[in-house]
Amino acid sequence: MIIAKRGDITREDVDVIVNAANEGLRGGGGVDGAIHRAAGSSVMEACRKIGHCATGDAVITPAGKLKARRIIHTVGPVWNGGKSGEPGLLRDAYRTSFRLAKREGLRSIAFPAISTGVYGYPKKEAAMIALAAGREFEEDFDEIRFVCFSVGDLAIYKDILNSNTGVGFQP
Ligand code: AR6
Repeated sequence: MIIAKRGDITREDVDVIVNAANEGLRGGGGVDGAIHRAAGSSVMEACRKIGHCATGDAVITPAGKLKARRIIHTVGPVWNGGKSGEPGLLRDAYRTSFRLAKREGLRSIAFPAISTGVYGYPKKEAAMIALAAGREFEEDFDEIRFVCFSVGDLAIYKDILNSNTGVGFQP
């Protein structure tokens, strides 16, 4: 089942939440900052030990004080006009996160809108990639949740989910 909802991802009661991290796994602003604040210092310590995550790749840590059991940290691309492979890299960030969760036996997963904050990816194009990846892995999970921080962001996801077209990935 795929659902889109408004909310704060740090509060989601799923097996694993996904963080929109940076390659240095150093923490930062946005959803990354919120997750580390809520999870506590043990998660930052785990990230420090891992040390690096390439754009499009994903790593996994415990979830500290969160309700979720684990955190997958993935790195989406910085938007640079769209001609630098951004769509493929964003798709990779979702796909590698799904594959890692599946390998770890995690059955429910929540994603923020990766790359659409500080990294500047256009929201609708990003949501289409997120939902297309969700469709690819739908059978592997009990629930895939896309957690939008604003009502406007949620409307974008709902529009795509409610139309029969639009979830195809356009490279
Ligand atoms: N729950 C759900 N979504 C949230 C939350 C939250 N608590 N807080 C923000 N968002 P961003 P990026 C949404 O900037 O663009 C960090 O500094 C936000 O509204 O967090 O991938 C990292 O360390 C937006 O829609 O991530 C990296 O350096 C979405 O999350 C860099 O930012 C993603 O915005 C990553 O940039």
